[in-house]
Amino acid sequence: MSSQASRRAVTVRKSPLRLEVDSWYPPDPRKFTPDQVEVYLIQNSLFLWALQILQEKHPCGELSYFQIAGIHGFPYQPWDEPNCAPEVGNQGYCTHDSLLFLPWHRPYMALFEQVLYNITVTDILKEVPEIAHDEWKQAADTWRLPYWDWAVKKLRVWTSPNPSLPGRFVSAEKIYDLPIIAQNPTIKVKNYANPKGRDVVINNPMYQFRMPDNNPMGSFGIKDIRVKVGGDDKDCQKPKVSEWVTLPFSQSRATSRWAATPPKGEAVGKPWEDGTVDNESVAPALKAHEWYDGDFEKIPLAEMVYRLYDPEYVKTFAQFATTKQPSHWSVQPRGRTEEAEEAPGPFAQLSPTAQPVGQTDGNASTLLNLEFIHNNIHVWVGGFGDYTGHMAKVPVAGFDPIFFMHHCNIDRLFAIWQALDQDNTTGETRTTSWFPAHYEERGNWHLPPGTVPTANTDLAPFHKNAEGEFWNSVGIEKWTSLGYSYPELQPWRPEFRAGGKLNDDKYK
Ligand code: TYR
Repeated sequence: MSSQASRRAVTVRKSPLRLEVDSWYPPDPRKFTPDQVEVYLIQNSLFLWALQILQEKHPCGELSYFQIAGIHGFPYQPWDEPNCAPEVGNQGYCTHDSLLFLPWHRPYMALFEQVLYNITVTDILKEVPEIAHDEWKQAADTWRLPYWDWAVKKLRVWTSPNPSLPGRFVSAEKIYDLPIIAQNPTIKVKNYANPKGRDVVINNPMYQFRMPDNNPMGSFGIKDIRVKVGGDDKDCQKPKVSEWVTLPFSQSRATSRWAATPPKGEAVGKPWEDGTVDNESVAPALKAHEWYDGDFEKIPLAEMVYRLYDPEYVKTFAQFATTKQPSHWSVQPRGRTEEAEEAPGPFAQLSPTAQPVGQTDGNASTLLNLEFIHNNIHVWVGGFGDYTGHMAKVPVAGFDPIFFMHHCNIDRLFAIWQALDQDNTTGETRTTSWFPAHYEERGNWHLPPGTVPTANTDLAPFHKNAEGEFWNSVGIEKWTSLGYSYPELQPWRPEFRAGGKLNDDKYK
């Protein structure tokens, strides 16, 4: 087989909607017609089964969960690029602190969605009995990767744990929260081999990813990450002593959220190895919104997202999209600057001497951007302070399955920007609002020295055809060409027509 034939093309399917993931779990099922509930239950079950099958695939398989999650950071190996020079492949592919941040993650999410869809066809649908087959096939064909809108408060209803009062209502509240699908270690799904029979309970593949055969991730190239802690306590409440701590991700056999960082010099211990998921800590972190830089202390999540679309605060695509702002073009790569990894690699540049963001300028208008909000969500889900988890660290973030629903939401916010920002008369995205014509971004470790990202820069390793051509930002600009859209972006809905903003042909 020629090397090119092995390349995986992300191809085009029809474009149904990606939905908010909690819509699969209505807090009050009476608000849905029985038909809707049934479709959602089937799609939800298909998704969870497919994800479980994907996660069980051997880490060496190119289309395993391990390798797809590993495109983002560790293990720093080429993916679907058989002829890739080791020096090119020997780093994570993700593009952060760059104008390519939003475009790059778009084909990434589409790849994940497509791989899950393929599993529903090859592994699941053929087991569905004849009598239910059409219904399940229809659900599979219209299923799309759901997003987690972390900026919308969700209704949560608590019922009495008292067994003599089963289901008795205790209280209800609207809170920022993890999606229901990611909360518990086990989850109920429909049995595809016997859809009219009882539901079954499976290990929840959205709660955490567990390595096939329970191998430590280090056996397949996941390294430890060293971080410097202590020195930059912004309120100066702690003495300014900083020290390097090793986060032993190589020893994890499953992903963690808010796991206690193993104390220095002590054995790693079973809770870390087995993966500790403390979901109870995520909602308070989302609520507390301790933005890690800038003047944002008092601004809640929903307001931050709202401001992204307010021209008062954000004017250009570059400003909207990335932490790499024009005033920082000549500055070191940014992000959590205390982070470094043990093995030499791109993150080693983020040395303690790199300029922390807030010190170059802590000005809210240059720090308000989608990538900044996204960074904070990563840290609030993974953990910070004396706690950590996969989501909090770039090289391992892709292994926590919530990563894909988080990034699906990032893609949605990107698409909403694009839709709002069209030229009314032509329906085209305004050039000033897309990649600037004269862009001089510098200091991007993922591009060869001296090159700047443009709309034509390859979004490696995502191929658009079997010849091995890469997607670029021009190719992914129109998200519907990747086979999906979002609920807010349906130009056929009357409220959108009335606004006169969207051009029907372009966003059908
Ligand atoms: N390292 C980023 C920060 O501290 C957060 C982050 C984590 C961003 C994982 C992306 C990611 O994939 O700001």
